[in-house]
Amino acid sequence: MLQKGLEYDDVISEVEKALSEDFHFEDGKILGSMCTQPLDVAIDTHGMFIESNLGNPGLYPGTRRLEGKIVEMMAELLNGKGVTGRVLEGGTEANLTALWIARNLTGRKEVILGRNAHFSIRKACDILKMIPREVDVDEDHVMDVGEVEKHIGDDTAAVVATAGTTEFGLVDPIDKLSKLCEEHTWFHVDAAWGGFILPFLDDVPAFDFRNAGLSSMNADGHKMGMSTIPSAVFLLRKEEDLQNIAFESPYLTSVFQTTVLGTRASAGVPSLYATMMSMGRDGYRENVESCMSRTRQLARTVKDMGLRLVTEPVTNILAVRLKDPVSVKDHLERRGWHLSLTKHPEALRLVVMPHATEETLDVLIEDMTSACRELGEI
Ligand code: 0PR
Repeated sequence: MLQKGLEYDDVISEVEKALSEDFHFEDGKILGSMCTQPLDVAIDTHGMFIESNLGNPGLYPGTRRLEGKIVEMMAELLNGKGVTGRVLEGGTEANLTALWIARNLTGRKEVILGRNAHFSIRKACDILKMIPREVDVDEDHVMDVGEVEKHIGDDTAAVVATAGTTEFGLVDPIDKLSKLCEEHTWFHVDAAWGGFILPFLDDVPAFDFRNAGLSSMNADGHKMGMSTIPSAVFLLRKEEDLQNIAFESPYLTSVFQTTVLGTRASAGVPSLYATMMSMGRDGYRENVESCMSRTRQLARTVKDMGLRLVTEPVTNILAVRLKDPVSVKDHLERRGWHLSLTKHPEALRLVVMPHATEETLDVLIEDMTSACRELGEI
């Protein structure tokens, strides 16, 4: 029941109680999330733009200018000279936007996706009344190109691949898929996870706009972009393709709106801009190298324990093969760890974010060793 108004301090202490019930990245024990503590500069700038709403961009030309700068920087990072885009609320909205454009542009309904795609693709298909055609993954746990070739046809509106899969952090064979799609169908690459990782890793095959058949891509600032929620960059090759999702908005400062959301929290824009400016190429590279080095160290330790991996890590996600991952996860949860499972029945998934320090991982290994001994895994 809405009661009589309280004093400021009473309201704050009430809300602080809720905050203390939540789990926080600084405790280090969250190893199942793809988000992390944002940079201070992200938090500070986020707070400055609480009023900002790019749903009505004419009132927020400063925010809009920063959005343009982010798109420019991201386009360059993903080798997409001249590509355009928007800063949206997350990977889910970006994926929905890509498929919305693809459906309206092609007039077709089928979406080819891998079994390894994030569930937001299926969610988008449901919302857009598109038909998901799920193809299997190969022995490397990435989309099977042969299967895509079999399914692709005159009814295909879009093919969706992932650069940094949610479960194992792997990269689909984007170059081969791009060739299949070129001049045939929309090709969207979901780099929500990999977008701020892969550009800073050596020896990764071209996963971005270097592929001529690639139509659109997204990268989340609120994952390895180190910024606040919500911030996700959506890029597409041609600005005019947005006309396929344009709605007249006469009473706003823009004539047409081309986003799913109307009023939208836009403080993530200055915060992502500030984060990108502050991190720079060198900062992101160091961040990725440090997460990867801890991931590889964890992989070695896990193997030394006598366990196996589902696959070697490409990004900072480790999937440990266990007979009974549910019991191990439950055991570790009782010790305060937050881990996650996957569709693979034998995988325990660890996301090695910047808040998962070496010291934290040492404690995890101790707890995991005793859990695995007790449960007969080793
Ligand atoms: N695409 C990929 C490849 C993703 O991994 C995710 C999110 C999305 C799209 C959707 O992005 P948004 O959640 O930004 O809309 N993957 C994780 C998930 O939903 C994100 C996550 C974040 C999980 C925080 C846990 C958590 O505590 O599973």
